[in-house]
Amino acid sequence: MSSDNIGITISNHLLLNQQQLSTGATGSYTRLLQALVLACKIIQRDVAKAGLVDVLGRAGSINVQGEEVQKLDELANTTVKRRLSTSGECCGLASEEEADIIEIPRQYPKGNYIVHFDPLDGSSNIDANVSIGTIFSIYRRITPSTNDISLLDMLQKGVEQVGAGYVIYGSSCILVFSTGQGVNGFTLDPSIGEFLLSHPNIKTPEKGKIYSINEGNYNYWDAPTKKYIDWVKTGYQEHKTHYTARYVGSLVADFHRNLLYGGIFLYPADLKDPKKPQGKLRLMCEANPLAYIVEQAGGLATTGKERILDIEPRHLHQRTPLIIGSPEDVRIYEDFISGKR
Ligand code: AHM
Ligand code: MG
Repeated sequence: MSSDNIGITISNHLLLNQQQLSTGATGSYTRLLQALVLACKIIQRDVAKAGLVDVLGRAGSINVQGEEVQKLDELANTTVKRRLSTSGECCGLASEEEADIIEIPRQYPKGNYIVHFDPLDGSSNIDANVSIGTIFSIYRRITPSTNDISLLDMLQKGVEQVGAGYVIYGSSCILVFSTGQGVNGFTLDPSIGEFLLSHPNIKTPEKGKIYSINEGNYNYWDAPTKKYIDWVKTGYQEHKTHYTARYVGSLVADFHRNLLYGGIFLYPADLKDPKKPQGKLRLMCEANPLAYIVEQAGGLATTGKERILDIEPRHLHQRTPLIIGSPEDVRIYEDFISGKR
């Protein structure tokens, strides 16, 4: 997508892409993305007036991850579910907020797409007006459409994604996504209610100065991760980089900043919670979509030992270590893990 197209609407961008990519395109994929875009606009509206209407605070229930559900989480979850279910393009959904596969209600037509989503990432930040977001990951079904949707369809490797993206509800509302031909960012113009192309063809810097990690977990990390972070902070003689720490605590915000500026985000495995030995982040609705985007932008995403997109998923809410960002930074971390450094 050339920079000449700056300012075009997301609908136009999708139509142009559809024409360029696939002769005989049916428009299904475009309709699916349009349903996601609408869901995110609705969530943005709800987030923007959160302090004025009664949607802040906890909803009083515990989600499948054992965390408290916030009211906005519920609203966002319902919104994405409803828009995708009625789009006519999906056959199965999975949300961070729900334990099982979400089937499409019988009254709606079904399509061939599967979407995993985190409806409101960074939800512990909601009440403090800190940036939060929605993350989504798209696959095509692999079993015959006459069958019920199964875990075979839902649990495909990240490398099989046919699209992924996120929206940040921040100082402005930005949607970043990739359909496998690079990464583009669109900013919502609230006066006309449209996402307009603002960041065409995003490429992440080869190397950055930012490191993003929750250092409160230091004592729970493995020895190579401790050694790496010590090196980042005290190894100037060797790396000649004045690293700077930045950590919002909303994955979408930390990821987006590092994507644009360069750097590394780490949520490694830790021993803090024996129930989460693989760290906190979820493979299907957080790590895979961001790994897809970062690779499309020239970056890397790994567990330290394995490429994120190659992980064989075993269950919907599987967690994984996630080390993601500028390729040179991620490779150096891998060298610490393998003992080369
Ligand atoms: P959430 O999806 O329930 O909001 O949890 C995921 C969030 C990420 O956005 C963020 O990177 C991480 O949790 C922060 O965790 P911690 O507070 O342990 O640093
Ligand atoms: Mg999340």
